[in-house]
Amino acid sequence: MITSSFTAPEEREKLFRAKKSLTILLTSISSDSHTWNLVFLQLLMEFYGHNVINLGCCVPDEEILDKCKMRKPDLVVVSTVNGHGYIEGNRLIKSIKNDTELRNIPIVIGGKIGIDGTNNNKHFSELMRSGFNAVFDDSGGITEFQKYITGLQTAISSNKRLGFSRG
Ligand code: B12
Repeated sequence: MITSSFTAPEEREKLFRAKKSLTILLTSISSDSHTWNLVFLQLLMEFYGHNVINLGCCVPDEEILDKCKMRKPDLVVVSTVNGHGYIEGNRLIKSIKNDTELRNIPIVIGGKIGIDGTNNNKHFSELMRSGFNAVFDDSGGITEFQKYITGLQTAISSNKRLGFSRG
């Protein structure tokens, strides 16, 4: 389960020192009707000063692609907890990577990726192979996600492109 470690002062300090706020497109997958995960993530990322576009739950793949083209986010965050994430996440990332306009946008997925609790990590390598820059299972806490965003923010500030995997 996620702990309350998101208040880690050193991570927050680093973010405040970083130069650029990110525009982050937050979405769920098409079948997933859970919403509090999205509310939590939106509040967390806004707390760190980012602009969050929350598409909500049950978003069709085509709409995610369209909104990415329209809003040109620095990062796409896919949150899913209903257990279908490893299937629909795979489908979504393949569509994004097949689109020349979108394939360089960093995109991460997290939550309850499958239905096997802590064994959901068996799905991570396939999701990474398909093109996600990082996979965050909710059993791992939120700190790695915060570090990823800090790293991306620093890289964008210095015009570099990053491809993180979960440590
Ligand atoms: C409320 C709830 C519902 C409500 C949702 C209402 C709503 N508007 O949101 C309703 C009744 C609709 C519902 C339906 C279903 N649910 Co439900 N639901 C829950 C419940 C009880 C709480 C979820 C919640 O709101 N948590 C609060 C939020 C803040 O926390 P969270 O969702 O866990 O998200 C955290 C982390 O996952 C993480 N996180 C999430 N995404 C991301 C992304 C990134 C990048 C990162 C870093 C972290 C991260 O951060 C969040 C904060 O800590 C959970 C059980 C539970 N106690 O967790 C089951 C649960 C999520 N549901 C479950 C299931 C199976 C279903 C149904 C399939 C049931 C059914 N047979 O119909 C349907 C699916 C509907 C659908 N189409 O998606 C399962 C999922 C099983 C799995 N994945 O292993 C759970 C875990 C219950 C269980 N133990 O079996 N559900």
